Amino acid sequence: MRKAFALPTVALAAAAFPLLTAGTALADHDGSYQATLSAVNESGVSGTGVVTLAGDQATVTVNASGLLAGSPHAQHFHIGAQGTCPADGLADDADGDGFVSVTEAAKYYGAIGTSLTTEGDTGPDSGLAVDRFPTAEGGSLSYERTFAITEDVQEAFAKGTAVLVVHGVDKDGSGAYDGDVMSELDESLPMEATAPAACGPLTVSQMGTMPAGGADTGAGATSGVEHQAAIGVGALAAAGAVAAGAVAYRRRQATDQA
Ligand SMILES: [Cu+2]
Repeated sequence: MRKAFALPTVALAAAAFPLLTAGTALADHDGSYQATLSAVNESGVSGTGVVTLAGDQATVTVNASGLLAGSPHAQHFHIGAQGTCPADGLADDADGDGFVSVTEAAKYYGAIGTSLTTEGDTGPDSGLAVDRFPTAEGGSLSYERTFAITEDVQEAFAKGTAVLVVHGVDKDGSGAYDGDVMSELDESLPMEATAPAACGPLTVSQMGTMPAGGADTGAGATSGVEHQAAIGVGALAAAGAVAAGAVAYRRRQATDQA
């Protein structure tokens, strides 16, 4: 059976011994990630996010409370910066307009990588598609969706630079997005509609952690621990192996659109 591992094609080996070779079929970002949402802009918002990745497929849940009720809240994976969040308060309000804007927060969490819409496109271009973001009925938001994420976002998860951000904060307590300060992202929208309300770095959750060495020992290792791990993640790995061919095509498409 060891010889099977020496076959040049991982897919061939995976087909013959799906459980034993599961470790090699896992992409390096596969697993579960969690974010604890902390308030930005003194929003008082709190919540959690959970993301399960298998290849390019992401199952995303977001639960948050303390949001402006009855209004849509843009929510994204931000990528490409430090993988951190601005502190609550106005320490990062560089231009003194009373808000930590998306632009002022970008040095921490980066640009939009994925728009967590309720339907349709999930790319950065949908970042302000307010009619396709969840509405916080009663001030609470509950979101779940499974969709494909692009390669740059997959890499951000692997590097620990993916951040969950929920936007929209009723800074003046009027009960609506309004006020004199307009968004730096879209002059037709109040700053209240686009400023970050809550933010949390997405980190590998304990449930999804591979045993030490499990991800890169590759061909030789069939120790008890790794074997057990391979069985535990067998379903995810199988999905990844089946999807591998299609992923390459979708990645090319995504790159073309970027
Ligand atoms: Cu955002």
